[in-house]
Amino acid sequence: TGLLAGKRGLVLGVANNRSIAWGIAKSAHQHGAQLAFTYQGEALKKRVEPLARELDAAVVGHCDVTDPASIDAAFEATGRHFPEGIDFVIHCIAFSDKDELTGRYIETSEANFSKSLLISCYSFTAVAQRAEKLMRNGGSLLTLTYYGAEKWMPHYNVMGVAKAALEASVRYLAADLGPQKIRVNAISAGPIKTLAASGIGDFRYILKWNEYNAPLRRTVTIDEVGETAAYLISDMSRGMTGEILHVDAGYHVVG
Ligand code: 0WD
Repeated sequence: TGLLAGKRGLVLGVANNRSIAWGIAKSAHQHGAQLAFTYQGEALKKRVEPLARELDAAVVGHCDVTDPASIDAAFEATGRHFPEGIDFVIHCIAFSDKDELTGRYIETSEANFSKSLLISCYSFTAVAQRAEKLMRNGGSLLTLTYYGAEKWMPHYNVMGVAKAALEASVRYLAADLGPQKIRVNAISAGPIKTLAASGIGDFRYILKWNEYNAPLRRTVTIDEVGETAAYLISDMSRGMTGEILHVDAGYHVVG
């Protein structure tokens, strides 16, 4: 029983117990899903393994999205772990050089532009290519975006441009994969203090600004993002694809 009973999926982007991917994994597990995790590099392996154990989840291996062979290997391991195939993939990965998450967007270097777009945007398409082959009965792909894709936000800079491209790719992937009953959606989460967020200049001010201005007068938690994610990977949302859902205490209506 449970909203996600019988569903199997892969979660990319757990770095620690503050990661949004962890909030989503907890919800998916509570609702009955079976999970597999990847980790990025040996340092994170030690963090991810005990977390995976808490949810009876498999750890299928290292996956650095800048290395296509490691993406292939992670999906091959996922296919071996779930011979029946998978029903969902949760993509919670982004990166930009910290030095460029402050000051003016105009200063972005070509090297960091390429790297940020590769890791924060193209990787979702790279993941979709591999996931398609393991989703024999349809499925659900989910990624994480931010309001800085839609509007200028202080310090978000090249990440805003990467998230805009990511949101566009959600729509293109939804169109490509719809005939196979694979749905593609994103959650636009409000600011949450995570490892990745700590790289953004003045992040504490952004959190405060949201507390003062969001309709619900607060920020959101990884558990709240997790519950919405559980809905998006469940059959409850079976009529939805190509959608960007805001889980941001309503900030997008005022900001
Ligand atoms: O306020 C926030 N925290 C928001 C985050 C608001 C709205 C959206 N998001 C997005 C992020 O942009 C990202 O797409 O949510 C997603 C998850 O981010 P997070 O939970 O905030 O951050 P974190 O716990 O740091 O996880 C991101 C992880 C990396 O962690 P670190 O901090 O070590 O870079 O992305 C992974 C890595 O585990 N990652 C990679 N994975 C594979 N290959 C790579 C890579 N090359 N680079 C980063």
